[in-house]
Amino acid sequence: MLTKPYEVRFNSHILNKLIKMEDKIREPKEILDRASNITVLTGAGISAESGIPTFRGEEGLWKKFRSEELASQEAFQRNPKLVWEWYDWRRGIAKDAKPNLGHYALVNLENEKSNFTLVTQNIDGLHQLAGSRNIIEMHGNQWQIRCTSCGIIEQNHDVPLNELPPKCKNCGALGRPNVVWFGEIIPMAIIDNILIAIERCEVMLIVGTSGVVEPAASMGLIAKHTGKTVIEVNLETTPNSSLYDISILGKSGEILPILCKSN
Ligand code: BJW
Ligand code: ZN
Repeated sequence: MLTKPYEVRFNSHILNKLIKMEDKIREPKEILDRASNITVLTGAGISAESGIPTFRGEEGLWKKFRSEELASQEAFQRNPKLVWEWYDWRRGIAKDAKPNLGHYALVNLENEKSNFTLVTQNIDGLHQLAGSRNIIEMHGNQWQIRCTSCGIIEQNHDVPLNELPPKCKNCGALGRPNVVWFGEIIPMAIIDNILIAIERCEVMLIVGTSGVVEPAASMGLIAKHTGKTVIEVNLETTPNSSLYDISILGKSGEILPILCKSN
């Protein structure tokens, strides 16, 4: 049957889902609308809908390794080539990936607010690509290679890398991803800036992180203990969900566009 051009046909199933979602999001949306100072913490879940694998769960496996077995100084010392192969693989996926509606919703939110800080654990660079500006990368950036000897940081977008493991252009020593591995300390200046952003915000939004890796996992609790409203968006509940004010279950690419939509 032909549809007249002025008829808009809704799939009733999708429409019902949208209405239910709007209902569920009404209260946290009002809280976000009223606030002018917002801090957001994102994890791998926000990039999942861009095709970037998360760390934990089934899809977090690379070959037969878990992230905990690869993201450490010990793993790198034991087998730098293996660790670099993992990053080379991830860089290959990220190079073709595009930001999704969740990333763009946070750009929209930043544009609306007078104070906005986006703290991300992700190293994929998708928030920058979407257009977010005030970003703190707490676990580093996979497009930078840091020399293990002279410490020089090189921007490098080669996919695949020409040499595995890569060597420093300055001194020839072994390069490593400029990221923070397990057992390594996040630079104090970065922690300070995150704490300042939490101190200054009225609402903290925590998106797509399992909340098991410290110190990121404690940031929402610090916010909560200092009287901020904490809202979580995740596909599933996390160890901290019950301690936050509101926990919204769903995909960030579906929830955030409604939650962060300007009125
Ligand atoms: C969706 C979705 C969709 C999916 N929509 N949602 C205190 C107690 C116990 C241990 C420690 C502690 N303090 C420190 C430690 C040790 C360690 C740690 O935390 N270990 C725990 C695992 C037990 N921490 C450290 O070592 C940190 N350093 C430190 O604390 O220094 C001081 C110190 C040193 C030594 C001893 C003691 C103190 C450094 C941690 C660095 C973590 N680095 C990594 C790798 C970075 C580089 C890289 O990417 O390769 O960071 S590990 C990995 O985990 C990566 C991530 O950023 C991080 C967090 O993962 P994330 O983002 O939460 O991802 P997932 O996969 O876990 O979760 C995805 C979530 O998304 C899930 O919840 C899904 O449901 C959801 N989701 N699709 C919405 N569409
Ligand atoms: Zn060097």
